[in-house]
Amino acid sequence: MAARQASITRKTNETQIEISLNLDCGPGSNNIQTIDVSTGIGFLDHMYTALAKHGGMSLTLKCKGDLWIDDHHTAQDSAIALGMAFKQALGEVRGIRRYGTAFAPLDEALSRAVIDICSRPYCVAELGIKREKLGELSTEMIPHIFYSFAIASGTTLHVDVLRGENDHHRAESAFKALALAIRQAIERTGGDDVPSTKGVL
Ligand SMILES: [Mn+2]
Repeated sequence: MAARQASITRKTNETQIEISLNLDCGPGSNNIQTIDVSTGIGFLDHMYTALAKHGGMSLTLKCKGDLWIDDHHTAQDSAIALGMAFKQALGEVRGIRRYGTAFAPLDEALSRAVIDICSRPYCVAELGIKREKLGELSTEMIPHIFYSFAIASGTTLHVDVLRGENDHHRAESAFKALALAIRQAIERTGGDDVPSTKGVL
């Protein structure tokens, strides 16, 4: 089977990003999972690491962004680049489940994520986070990260934090739920079917 991996570089005046992504590094895949994320924003590294780990992916993500301005460009552009890498690694949408739904708890917090790998990008993220920042990440960037990933990857995402008192837990459970939903959606069916009545995605 063809390896589902991609390496991309994305450079602007605001960020310089290099990503290597392999979608098939979960348990039982025979590939060693390696994760190395460095954006200069610790909490963002923590979230991308959780996404890769529970998504069964190997991910190297290096981002040098204009953090002397704020965290906006780094958070946004890293999510765009990750979405681009995901789309490229996946290739033609064929022989996969397409839809993924997952819940992930983290102590008192519980999140639900639903993904459709459909080439019709859309994102709804209701996270209900109250704090302004988590570490050096502005919490307003978290729904924007999901949005940016959805647009760049051509996926529809619905991410909801259903409950939770602790905002670190709320955010982390959301990323973990997305990871699990992605893992389900990209699972190979063993067939070669395009999972759409349209015949193309
Ligand atoms: Mn944590």
